[in-house]
Amino acid sequence: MVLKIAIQKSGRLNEDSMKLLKECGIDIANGVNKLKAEANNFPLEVYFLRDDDIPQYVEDGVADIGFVGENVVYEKNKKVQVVEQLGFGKCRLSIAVARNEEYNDVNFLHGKRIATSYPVIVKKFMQERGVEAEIHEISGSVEIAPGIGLAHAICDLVSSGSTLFMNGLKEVETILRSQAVLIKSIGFTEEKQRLLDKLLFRIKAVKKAKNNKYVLLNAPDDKLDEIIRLLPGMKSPSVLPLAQSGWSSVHSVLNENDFWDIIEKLKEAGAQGILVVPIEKMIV
Ligand code: PRT
Ligand code: ZN
Repeated sequence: MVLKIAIQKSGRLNEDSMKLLKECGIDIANGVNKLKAEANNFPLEVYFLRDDDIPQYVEDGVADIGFVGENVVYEKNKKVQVVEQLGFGKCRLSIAVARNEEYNDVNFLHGKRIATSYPVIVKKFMQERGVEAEIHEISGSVEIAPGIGLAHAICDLVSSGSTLFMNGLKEVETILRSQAVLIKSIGFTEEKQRLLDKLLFRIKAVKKAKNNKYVLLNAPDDKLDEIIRLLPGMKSPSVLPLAQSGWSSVHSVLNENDFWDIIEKLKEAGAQGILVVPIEKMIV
């Protein structure tokens, strides 16, 4: 029994998908340009596909699971289940108009033509807001549509915003925030589910580790209580005496989000020699 996973063959998600499997300790004998590869140390078979085809393959059960952008999952609208967000491939699906347009709200789009590669998602968005717009489906270079008079607005993926900027466009509505997700097909045997649970356990440990840092610091003993109060840790910080009397070494785990804030407070409280180390896996 193997778990069959579909990932993007080439493109923005390929590298991060392969990296995540590697970080999960899964070693894939990667024949470049192959359609299929096998893992050496996990019952996993990898199918390399165009991202647009992944939901269909997973719905049909040709692949059991897949890594694909949420934008593609919602656009293709196949019978698949989103199991886990993977933390890479982050972008947003947004509506943009020419920078000199006076845009106040979605009603601007009433009776206008919108060029997009995401007709299903855009149509749903317009219907929910009671806006009647003409949706013009194009498969690529959507951002040039307003400039050549093909459409009044576009709906496309944005990450840095530089493509919009370079084409004289401004972002006016965000329809969807997207990232890569793990999807699974609906009918799953218990055995497949056990394999998926094993993979998910590893993915979660990798994700959690990425959001946290291991911190080591030296603290004068009379400041120890104050410093420990600043540190959450997995349970509570470890405190070890230093060879030099009156000093201790404190070890803890900090979340990326509060990181700089807490480091500043630690310094103010008298912590010295603060070391910050990345964590590879974190199992809680
Ligand atoms: O060949 P295949 O069909 O598999 O690939 P593809 O060309 O359809 O997709 P690809 O590789 O471009 O993107 C795969 C997935 O990456 C998308 O479905 C999203 O989930 C995710 N992703 C994340 C992005 C972006 N960020 C992104 N910025 N996909 C595309 N873009 C494009 C966008 O379309 C626009 O042209 O980048 C441009 C905008 O980028 P900024 O940085 O200028 O704003
Ligand atoms: Zn594609």
